[in-house]
Amino acid sequence: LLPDSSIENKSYNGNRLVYVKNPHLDLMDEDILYHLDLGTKTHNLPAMFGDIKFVCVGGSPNRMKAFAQFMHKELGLEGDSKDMKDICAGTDRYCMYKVGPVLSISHGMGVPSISIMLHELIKLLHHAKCCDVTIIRIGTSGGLDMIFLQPPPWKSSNINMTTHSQLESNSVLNMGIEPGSVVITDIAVNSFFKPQFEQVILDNVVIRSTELDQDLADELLECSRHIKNFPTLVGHTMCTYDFYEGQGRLDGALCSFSNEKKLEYLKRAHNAGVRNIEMESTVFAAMCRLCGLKAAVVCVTLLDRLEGDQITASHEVLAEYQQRPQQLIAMLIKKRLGLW
Ligand code: R2B
Ligand code: URA
Repeated sequence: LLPDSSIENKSYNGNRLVYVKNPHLDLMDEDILYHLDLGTKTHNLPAMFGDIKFVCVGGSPNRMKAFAQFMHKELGLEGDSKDMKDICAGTDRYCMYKVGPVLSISHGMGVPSISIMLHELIKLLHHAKCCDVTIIRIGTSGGLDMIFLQPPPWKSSNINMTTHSQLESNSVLNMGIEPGSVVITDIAVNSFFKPQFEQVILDNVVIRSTELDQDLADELLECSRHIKNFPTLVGHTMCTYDFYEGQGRLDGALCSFSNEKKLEYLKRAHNAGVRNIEMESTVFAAMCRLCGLKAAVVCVTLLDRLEGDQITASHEVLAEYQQRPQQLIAMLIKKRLGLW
């Protein structure tokens, strides 16, 4: 295992540029960003993207289109957001929308998919000479609540009655997270609860740090204090390579462990500080950090993994949940732009 060398990020006139750490790029006459259907000879990237200050990425193309339309409204921009064009319409791999200084891009599911998108996005921001860029992943996740780690008294006894006052008086409950809660990631960790991402390069495993921008996480938490309609908390986010066996689910096509083993693992994850589980945060944190992008991860929890594996909430409820990280990010962007 090789540790990655640290990088000094270059700055120009005091501005923080988006940095690529690849000497081969300078020798190339043209750079084709194949999966984005953009290129340095076919497109004037500085003119198209030079003013970008916020990049928001998320798994689903429809959600990222909805986010772009939401930002259009929030920033009070002219024109009909319905007419918004997908900049990557020439490919069906990813979608991309630009709303003033905000870029909204989809990344698909899992580490390989987001990693391809990030290579090309980071080169795009570099070719466009963007500076002082903040990047945020808005996503979905499975939550780890602590309420049911030890059954509360009324659950383990024969009394099958839960009154509101019983819930209120349970101090553990107040520290727990319910589905629909939003988690701001302080540290992205792997399946072994380590804050690192392992990139296989040729036949070496290179370890990269998954540190995120602490000030940005604090700023997001501060913004969340002004949003009263859902709970937001800060915690570690575990990134896995699979939704089923990789996240300890019992309901995949394959499963070789018991419910007890699953709960024991999730409990250890919780004890290590993990509050939600998703599939992209470690590589996102590692790549953004190496390239001079201040990065944050904000995910809503769709279910409590200590309660079950299947996502049973209705489409309406899930749609509302998925707007929650968007509201938080919109508030941060508006605050930064002096609009709030
Ligand atoms: C969250 O949701 C997706 C799996 O359903 C995955 O992309 C993730 O990180
Ligand atoms: N996304 C995940 O990766 N896991 C979940 O449990 C829910 C959404």
